[in-house]
Order: sequence, then structure tokens, then C-alpha cells
Amino acid sequence: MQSYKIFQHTRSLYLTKMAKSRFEYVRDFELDDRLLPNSWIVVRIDGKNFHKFSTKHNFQKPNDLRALELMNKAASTVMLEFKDISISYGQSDEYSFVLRKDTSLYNRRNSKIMTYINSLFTSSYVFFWKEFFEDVKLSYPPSFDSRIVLYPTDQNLRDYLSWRQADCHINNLYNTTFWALVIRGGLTTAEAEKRLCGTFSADKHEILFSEFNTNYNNEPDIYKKGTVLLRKRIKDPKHGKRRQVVLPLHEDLIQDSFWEKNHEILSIQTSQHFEWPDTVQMPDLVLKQLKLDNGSHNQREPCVTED
Ligand SMILES: Nc1nc2c(ncn2[C@@H]2O[C@H](COP(=O)(O)OP(=O)(O)OP(=O)(O)O)[C@@H](O)[C@H]2O)c(=O)[nH]1
Ligand SMILES: [Mg+2]
Repeated sequence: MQSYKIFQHTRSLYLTKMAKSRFEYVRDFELDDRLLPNSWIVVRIDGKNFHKFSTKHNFQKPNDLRALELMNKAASTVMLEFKDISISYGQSDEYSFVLRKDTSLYNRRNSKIMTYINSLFTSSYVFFWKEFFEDVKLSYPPSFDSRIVLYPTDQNLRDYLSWRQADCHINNLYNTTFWALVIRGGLTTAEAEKRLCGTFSADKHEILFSEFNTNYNNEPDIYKKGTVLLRKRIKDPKHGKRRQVVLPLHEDLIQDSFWEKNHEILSIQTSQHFEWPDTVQMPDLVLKQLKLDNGSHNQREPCVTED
């Protein structure tokens, strides 16, 4: 009798598992969205209506360092979570994440990759807001759009990143001159726009130099070039051991020299050593990964792998 009961129970479990409801067919409407193999996957996110968001939160013009550093923090959180991202590039309200061309992350499913990266970036932006905007209340939840673009060749990928960095340069030169004319020159925004209409890059340099005593070349690199995030091994100043970190750089990635110096990106090798110059202060973003910050906040930091 006992063994019959066990048999009945097992049979009913088996049937329950096997049985398909008549609704099950709707599953077939979900289409396979796997991305082409052997191509660089770029996920670009961009802030929704950040013109309004930046005004509402009183971002400094033309650049707000707090906003850029918050973007870098959110992007580094994404990189620490998704190890197949080999390089990221950010400027203004946008960030591009490049996944190595051989990644098998989520079987290369487009929607999984794009939505996880976008939602982790967005939640991190909100999560770390107070760390960068201490006295500014987040007045409504920001959101970001995202897209995935595939680049089949290394040259395509380099040209993509060069395009974004050139965009940063063009916009920053324009915005720096525009806001100098308005804030320091007393022009209205309409007058400044008219003044800059049809001008070339050299004209804007000249306006800044002759009218505002500003040499554009001396503007901070983070504004002129944006931020490149790379995985590097650096010497931990605490004990001299090498630690892998996500490192922010504000360098020209259009030049060949950038790709020669950071050859591991295109050749898909492990992270290389980076000699941090003794004379330059390590950025907060790195100090916090090494747990060398002054402990001004008590949020848990993502783990840093040790060699
Ligand atoms: N003042 C200030 N504004 C910024 C800064 N960074 C980004 N922004 C604003 O964010 C905008 C980003 O440009 P877009 O992404 O083209 O415009 P958007 O308003 O976000 O519109 P959509 O992306 O189409 O939703 C800029 O035009 C600025 O208005 C900053 O550091 N300071
Ligand atoms: Mg935007």
C-alpha cells in the first residue's frame, strides 16, 4: 500500500511537470535576439532630457565636475560587475561600454545585456548621487536610454570611440565659448548663439584667448577629452602589491599611441600593469576601490580582485 502511494505521488509530480498549459504557445512569440558572434558589442546609454535634468539640479555651466564624476562612478560600478567590458568611454550625459568581441555573456542575448547594463548604470547613478551632490536633493528619478551597436572590425570600434571623443571636443569648445560670452561677457544666450554662428574652431579659441584671457588648451582634460575607463593593475600604495582596478583616464584615444600603449584591449588579453605617476594624486574612484579613501562615506564598495 505504501509503495503504491509513493508511485501515485511520483506519477502526479511527473504529469504536473510535463503538462503544458494551453497558454504555453505564447512563449514562441519571443524571438531569438542573440548578437552576431565575433564582433565588438557597444552598449551606449544616454540621459533622457538632461537639458532639463541639469537645469533642475543646477549643474554648473558648461561643465559640472560632480555630474561627470557621478557618471564615472556609475560606469565603473557597471565595469566591476561585468568583467567582459574591456573599455568604456563617457562624456556629458552618455557612456559607451565595449564588450570583448568573444564574450559569451548571457549567450550574447541583446536584450539581457542591454537592459542589465542600463539598469545597473541608472540605479548606481541614483545610489551614489549623494556622494557627489551632497547638498542637492535629487528632485526626480533620472532615466537613460540605451542601444546596442555591433562593430565587426577593430578599426570600426576605434572609429566609433573616436567619433564620440571628437563629439566631446566639438561640444566642449562650443559650450566653453558660449558660456564665457554669456556669464563673463554679459551677452544674452540669443546674442551668444548669433556671435558663434558660422565660426570655426580657431575663432572660438581666439574669442576665449583675446576676450576672456583663457587658453582653451589649459582647460581640464576631463572636459576636453571625456573619460576612458580601463582595467589595469596598479601598485597598491598600502603594501606595494598589484591590484586590478578600473582606472579613469582623460587621454586622446584617437591617436595610435593610445592603442599601442593599451594593446590588451584589442588583442583581448588580461589587464596590464599601469605605472601611476608618484607626482599625481590618485583619483577618488581608484582610492575607493583600494579602500584608501578617508572613509567619508560608509557605503559598501564593490570587491577588487587581487593578483
Ligand atoms: N550645465 C550642464 N549641463 C550638462 C552637463 N552635462 C550634460 N548637460 C546637459 O545635458 C545635455 C545632454 O545632451 P543631449 O543628450 O543631446 O540632450 P538631452 O537633453 O539629454 O536630450 P535626449 O538625450 O534626447 O533625451 C546637454 O545639452 C546639457 O544641456 C554639465 O556638466 N553641465
Ligand atoms: Mg541625453
